[in-house]
Amino acid sequence: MMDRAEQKSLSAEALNLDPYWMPFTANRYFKRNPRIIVAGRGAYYRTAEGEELFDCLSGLWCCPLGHGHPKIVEALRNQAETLDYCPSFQVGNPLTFRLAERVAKMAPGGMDHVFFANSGSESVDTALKIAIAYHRARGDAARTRLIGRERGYHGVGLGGISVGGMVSNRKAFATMMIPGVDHLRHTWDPARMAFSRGQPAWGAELADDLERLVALHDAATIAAVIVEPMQGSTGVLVPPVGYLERLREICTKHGILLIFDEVITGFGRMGAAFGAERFNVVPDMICFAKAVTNGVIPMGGVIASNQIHDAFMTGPERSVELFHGYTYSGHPMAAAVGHAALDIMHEEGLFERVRTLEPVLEEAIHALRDITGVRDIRNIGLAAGIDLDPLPGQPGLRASQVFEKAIGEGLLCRFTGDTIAVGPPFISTPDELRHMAEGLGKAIRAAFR
Ligand code: PXG
Repeated sequence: MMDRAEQKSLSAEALNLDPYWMPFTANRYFKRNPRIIVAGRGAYYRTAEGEELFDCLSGLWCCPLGHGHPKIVEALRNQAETLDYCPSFQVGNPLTFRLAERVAKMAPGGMDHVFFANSGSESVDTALKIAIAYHRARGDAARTRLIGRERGYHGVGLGGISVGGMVSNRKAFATMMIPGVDHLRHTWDPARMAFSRGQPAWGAELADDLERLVALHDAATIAAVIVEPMQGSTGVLVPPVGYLERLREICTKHGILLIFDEVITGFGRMGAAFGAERFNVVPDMICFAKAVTNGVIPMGGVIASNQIHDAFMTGPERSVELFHGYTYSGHPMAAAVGHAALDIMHEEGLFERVRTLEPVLEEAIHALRDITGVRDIRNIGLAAGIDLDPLPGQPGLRASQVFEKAIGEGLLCRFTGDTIAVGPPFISTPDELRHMAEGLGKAIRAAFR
């Protein structure tokens, strides 16, 4: 751990903040009001000023095991000494093969193949490319259309923003988006589902929107539908009971592939290995990233059904089946951390722990419903969203005020638009979750005072 003098040397005053163009950040405001994190341990960050902040979103949903886990540190050190990099084109390392096997075993039956990438965005673009190439490989080259969903987030690649449904991420890049994309309506209906606990009881019929798009475009032109089982980035929109099942049925009926983007829901967030398991619906591909390495080394990937994989394994044996991959696909350092993270999830029983913590979070977060300015609260697994009344004409400002007040309460939370999202580490205690919810309550009251 660093001493105070060292810590001070990392504070904002000691830094030139200008050269770093920060992602998804109001750069000018940040640089006048900087917040610098200098250390992380367990479920807490420490700022340059020495404050301890509870990590309400597990980093950006990616650090469910907390920070500085000794097993991960050890795995990193050992792997750096043994094999710090090796290509994955034409050669491979044992750890990556074993990780693919392990990840596939955690997925639903019949999904035995893993293609590695390095982020959620790359995973999504990979899955979309596989979907289109799959149909082509089977002689069904007219199936090129992709269907996403309003309010969906599938990263920032050109495929991902095309199928994504977050308007701000799309509007500046209109001409860069891939053609032939349409969107299902989103599943949030405040009149019928405000303050639902877990899955809203109403809303399975919203999946019939896919039939509308099939009627409009003809199923024979549609390659795949991509959805997040639980829409995370937009503020934790929980799938209505029966909705994902219905989507699966319609896709199967029309020969359309169903892709679950499980970048947030994968590896425990829903209290199961994947949302597919929690919601009992088997997709054709699963995108993952984030928690697979506890966010310590970037890694992502796509789990594909055997049917998809096998459709590529034709033609001359010495020919490349899929012209796709990244320099860092299956990186040995990421694979080593992936094994350590999965070991920890298993040894510490963390999926079960999420299931025990889920009702604690639900109780604590729904206790905020009567606070002035709270419009809706939703939760599932170890995730929750709180919608706030926006300030007239200034969307997003209210939630950003709550974010700042929450820091005063020792909480680093996350906001998107006027929604506060939390996805605490799996290692949190029940008391920490209650304390987090109370602190958010205070921050909301202070912002609406
Ligand atoms: N798909 C989903 C479902 C995601 O949530 C991505 C793809 C893209 O992953 P990369 O690794 O390329 O960023 C994501 C990312 C938030 C937040 O505050 C969510 C994400 C990223 C940053 C912030 O909810 N999700």
